Amino acid sequence: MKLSIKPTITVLGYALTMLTAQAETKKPNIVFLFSDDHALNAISAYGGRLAEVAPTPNIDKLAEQGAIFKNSFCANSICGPSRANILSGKHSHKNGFIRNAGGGGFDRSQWTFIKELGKHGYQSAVIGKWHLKTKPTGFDYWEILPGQGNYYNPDFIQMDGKRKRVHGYVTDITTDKALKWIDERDKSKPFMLMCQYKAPHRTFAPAMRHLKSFDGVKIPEPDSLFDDYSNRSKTLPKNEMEIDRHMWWQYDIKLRKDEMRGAKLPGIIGGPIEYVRMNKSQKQEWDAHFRPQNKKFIDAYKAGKVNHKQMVQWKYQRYMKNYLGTVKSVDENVGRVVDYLEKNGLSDNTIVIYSSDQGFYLGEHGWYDKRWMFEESFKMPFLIKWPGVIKPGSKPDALIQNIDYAPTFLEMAGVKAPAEVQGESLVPILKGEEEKVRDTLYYAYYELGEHRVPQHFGVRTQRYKLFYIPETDEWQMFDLEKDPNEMRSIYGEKFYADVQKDMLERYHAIRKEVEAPSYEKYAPRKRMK
Ligand code: SGN
Ligand code: CA
Repeated sequence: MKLSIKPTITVLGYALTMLTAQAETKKPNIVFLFSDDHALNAISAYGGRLAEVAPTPNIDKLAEQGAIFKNSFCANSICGPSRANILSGKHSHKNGFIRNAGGGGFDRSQWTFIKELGKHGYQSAVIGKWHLKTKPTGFDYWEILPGQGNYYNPDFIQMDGKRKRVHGYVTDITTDKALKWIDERDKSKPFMLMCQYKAPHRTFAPAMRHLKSFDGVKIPEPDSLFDDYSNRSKTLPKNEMEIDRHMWWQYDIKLRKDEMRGAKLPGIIGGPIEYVRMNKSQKQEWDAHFRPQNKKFIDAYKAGKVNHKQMVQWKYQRYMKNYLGTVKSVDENVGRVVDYLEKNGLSDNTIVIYSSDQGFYLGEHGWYDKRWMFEESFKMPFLIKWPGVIKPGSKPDALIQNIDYAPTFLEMAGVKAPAEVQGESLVPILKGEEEKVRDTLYYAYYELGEHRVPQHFGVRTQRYKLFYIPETDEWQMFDLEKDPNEMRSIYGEKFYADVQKDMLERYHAIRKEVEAPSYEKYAPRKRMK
């Protein structure tokens, strides 16, 4: 009998230790899967025009098991600034990283949610695209792509500053490295992983296994592919991001210089930046896919059988097939991460988020690229699964923004964000306790250079959007319910006088609230003529 008591006590003791350990490790892990330039229209869960031809089953599954936010926005639609918004929980003018080009790097001495999580027992890593010029700070581990990074045989900057080239495709490699880090982490602590893909960023180079994914498929065109830019800002026709006039033939569209000889194609050629990185067998596979199709197009063009409209349509098809091809790799890799968590018993206590630094134009307004406060580039995907907390299949309407991520991650970890943080925690929405965190969003875009989109500053409510372009002293306003494609500014229209007054008041009030700088402070030196 005596013998049996001892083990019972031991078992009890063990159970107690396990309970304490569980209470301590109860803090959830957070896996932040983040891509670059992934538009909502290219995620099938959002139900856009590409949903049927280009499904994203793994990303969609996060929405089925958790929540999908359709009113999710960035604070500044460009890469580095969006990432800085996320890390700091603040608008660009507060964290100092206001534009990709022509500014310094991210100020590493400032507060970030990563540093705060570290103070509260979390271990963290960032792997993949970083693009903040200075080295990551506050992470236990990092391995990042230099600048924009490459799709093929990419280099990764190591923590000692050295570069290592890895053979293969960047989206797969980024995941390999992320899963390896999870595998080798300190298992006594909760973790925060930022797994950040280059795809589907320019120059839209799919993995070899996805080159043929859209052969024979006609990608639906947006209604505004041939937008004439009437009834809106006079700066629109000056933007350099049209598929027609500004997309580069070799760089983006994947024609080769030798193939184009004598064809007199209008526009820019650009270099083959991914092709030159490939080894012999990769080049062969790439050529075997593109060359026959290129030949067919160029022969027809030379023979005068392709009119201007058909040329733009052909470019659009080529652009979209490549862009969506890179999305396929992201979707597969999201699936790989989720599977890994399941197989390793981490699923129940790990929050998985999918997002991207901003949206992108997939031919809407005839464009590629981003920057504008128009919906396609202002919106960020935001899908999240949090087992046991978020009701599966949730579709919150709330207006959320990337400055909210920092306070949200902290609250998930049981930590309160400091008062200087400008974003709001979304946890009450995720728990179904609140429906919104704000009525008005503030947006600011400061760059002027590549693609020639002017600086502009604005507000958005559930229904309306108003923004100001200092360069041309123009106000623009849109009724998103009546005009979801934003084809006509209603600023100055009598019918909307009351709405306009209200939107202007919101604009001035929020600029005061966020302590926005004067337009002159970051005004571009070079003017848009
Ligand atoms: C690069 C791209 C641009 C793109 C910016 C910003 N040109 O400069 O097309 O708008 O990045 O993108 S490229 O020739 O380098 O591809 S961001 O995602 O980094 O903000
Ligand atoms: Ca980007």
